[in-house]
Amino acid sequence: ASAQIGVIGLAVMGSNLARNLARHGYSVALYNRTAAKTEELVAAHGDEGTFVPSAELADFVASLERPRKMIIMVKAGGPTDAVIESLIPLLEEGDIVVDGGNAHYEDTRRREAYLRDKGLHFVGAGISGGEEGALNGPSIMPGGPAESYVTLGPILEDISAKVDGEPCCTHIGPDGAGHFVKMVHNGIEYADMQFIAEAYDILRSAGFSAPELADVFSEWNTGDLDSYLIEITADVLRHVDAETGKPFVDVVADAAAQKGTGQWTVQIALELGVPVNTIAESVFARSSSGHTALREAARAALHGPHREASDAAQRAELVENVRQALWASKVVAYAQGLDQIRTASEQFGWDIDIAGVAKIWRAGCIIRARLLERIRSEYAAHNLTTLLEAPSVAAGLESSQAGWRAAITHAVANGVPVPGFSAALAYYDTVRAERLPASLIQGLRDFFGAHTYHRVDKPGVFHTEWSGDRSESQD
Ligand code: NBP
Repeated sequence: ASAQIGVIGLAVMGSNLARNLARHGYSVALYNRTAAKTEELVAAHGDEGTFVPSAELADFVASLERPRKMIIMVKAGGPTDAVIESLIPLLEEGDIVVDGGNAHYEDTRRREAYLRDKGLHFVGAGISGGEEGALNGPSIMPGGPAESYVTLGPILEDISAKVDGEPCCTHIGPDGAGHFVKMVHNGIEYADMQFIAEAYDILRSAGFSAPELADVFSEWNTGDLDSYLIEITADVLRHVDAETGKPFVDVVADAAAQKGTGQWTVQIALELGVPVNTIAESVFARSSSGHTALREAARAALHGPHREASDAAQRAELVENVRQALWASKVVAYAQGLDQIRTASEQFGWDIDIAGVAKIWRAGCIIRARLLERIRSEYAAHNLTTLLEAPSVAAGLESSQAGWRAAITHAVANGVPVPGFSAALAYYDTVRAERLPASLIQGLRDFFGAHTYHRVDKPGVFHTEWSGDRSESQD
């Protein structure tokens, strides 16, 4: 036994994670189902550190120091189960198996219980940052038994991204907590990208060119909106297609793909009863974009409003309004995602520290943004039910709301779809409302289904005899 940690699955994520570990001085055991990939990795990057390659899983396991620590980085779902099954007979009590793939948190809960029964530790770790992050420092969200974090944690913290020397890795909570938080991270990422796309669409429709918008996003990236996604938006908008000389964004087919974590976030939010309408609209917007037949049929039959041309002053004002809409909507998406994490944490007894989550999202991951430091400090200072009530956030929303509303009004008047911005504003107006029309819904439900209602002025459950004399009875 000579390796301190191992990686199983050497596609793009696994290879880069293995290289990251090796560059930090760990001796890394390597295994991939197709041995050629293992050999390729060692041939190309063997000089970056100490690698212990094995063509057989048994040799890989034997090459690890005890308690063995190994990270599985294979395709999520069946392949992860297959790897776990082949590992079990080879492992010994106390060994730690980490799943770094994008697993569904329920699978992680099941696997954790299964391996715990066998005396093994199973750590479902969300890893964000794509290939670049895996190599140079991802944000890591490990769940699983706290005990395993004592030996595993320092290694993961070592290879994670850092903010002022602080690692973007913390023990999130038991069993599926890490993968749950990674899933919500991706849900917020969907919303973030949808908002960026809407901001682009409003401004492009108002006459801005792609390179002009690249400059707008670069400028935004120097202020409150400073984030990785805004930064790369400027890069993508500035890019010119070599073949046609057109802006790259004009030659890419306008159908957005998805791998499923956004959809999971929404499905689970529905089950938990947590409103995450910005994330839901983002998932639906991607689906709509891919409905070719629907779009063709509707395009042939339906017309929007006449688009008004705007002068330079109006365009400058629009840019500022859209910036405010983008910031405020982004805050709402974070509030919704964090609410989902808080609710799940209560339901599953995970005891997740939200300030800790915001802290490890500040670097390494795709949604890294200046805003996260504010979120971290607000959660650290206050016991918040929602991010929206945090003093600096509430003040920011207050000063953004006029621009936010104006941007949406402009979009609606000009027939530019803004499902994300509108959903965020609807949420803002819903949760801050003194009274909601839910009272009328309760009245209707009682009318047709005798579903009963509560009153504002006295306790109890009431029903009105709608088909009779309309007298009220108390249950
Ligand atoms: P892939 O998701 O493309 O998976 C390829 C790897 O899975 C290869 O090593 C392959 O081995 C292995 N594998 C498969 Br497929 N079936 C297997 C089986 N039955 N038994 C053993 N190994 C099997 O790789 P990736 O893009 O590097 O992603 C790895 C994980 O990280 C995924 O869960 C992904 O969701 C997650 N993730 C990816 C990103 C990203 O940016 N790509 C970001 C964050 C998380 P082979 O070489 O023998 O075919």
